[in-house]
Amino acid sequence: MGNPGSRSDLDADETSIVTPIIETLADAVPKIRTAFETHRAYEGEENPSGEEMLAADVYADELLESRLGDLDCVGTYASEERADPVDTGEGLSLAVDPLDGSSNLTSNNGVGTIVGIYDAELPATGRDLLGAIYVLYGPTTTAMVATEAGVTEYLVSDGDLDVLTEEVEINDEGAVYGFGGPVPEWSREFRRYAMSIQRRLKRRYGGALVGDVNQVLSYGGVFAYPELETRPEGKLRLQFEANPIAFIVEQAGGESFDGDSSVLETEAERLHQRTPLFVGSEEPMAQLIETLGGRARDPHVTTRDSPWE
Ligand code: FDP
Ligand code: ZN
Repeated sequence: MGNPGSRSDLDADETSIVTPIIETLADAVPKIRTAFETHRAYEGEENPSGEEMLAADVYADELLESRLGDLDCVGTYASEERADPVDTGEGLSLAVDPLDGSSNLTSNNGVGTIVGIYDAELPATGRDLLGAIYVLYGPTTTAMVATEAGVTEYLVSDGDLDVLTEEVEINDEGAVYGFGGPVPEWSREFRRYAMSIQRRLKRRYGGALVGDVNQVLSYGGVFAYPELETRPEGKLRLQFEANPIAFIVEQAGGESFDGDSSVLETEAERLHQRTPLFVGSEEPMAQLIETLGGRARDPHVTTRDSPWE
């Protein structure tokens, strides 16, 4: 591998490193799908980010910890649902969001699973990722698998994987956008950007990061969960959500941004650290980066101001 601080010493190429992980995930899919019906109640407990956990969150986390943690290539299993990483031996570090967008179970909308495969101790930067995967539980189950070699989309059916798209590439112009958070809490610059984007692109926001990013990868466009007045650090988690998603989008030819630089450059200080996240096609991302360039010099407007300037 040769990365400074590398924890593994595997010789195989990056694509084959991901193979046992994606196969294990595919095998777990039928059980996780069943849990959407059998584990719908709230647990009455909060995860380390202060969000109420559904029984399905806990079920998916425990299943994936035991299955992925058993793999020889995995040395650490960390999850959005656990305060601390689990030491599973020598090998790669996995940062897992077992059930992304789980509040969508209530309204029967799409949810996902995200796995970041880091060749470093956690917390780590996105530059330490060897690969990233997301599984989207929609009308069908699909998996987007990214390595240094590129991005492949699979259909996941009965635990098997069939290639749907060999080389996933995001188009440059974009057709859809999805922006999270209340409009009055966005910065003035981000509102200006949103005004301009909505004249050209179609709004598509479903409330699960995996589903929303999958639309952006499918049609081209831009996804954003910006910093908010009440959440200056953003909502999404760097290790479990933003880094793996940014890696996938960048490997598909798109861009990522955290307000300053590529998300993959963001310094990792805490396991459950949050970050603003912007990902998408080249053209709308270039406009975003240009518009937000002055962000730091122009403080947030208050909620009393008009939401659109
Ligand atoms: P959720 O709270 O349902 O787990 O992981 C956080 C997340 O979902 C993302 O999947 C999603 O992009 C975002 O939060 C949605 O937030 P809003 O409800 O504020 O739109
Ligand atoms: Zn999530």
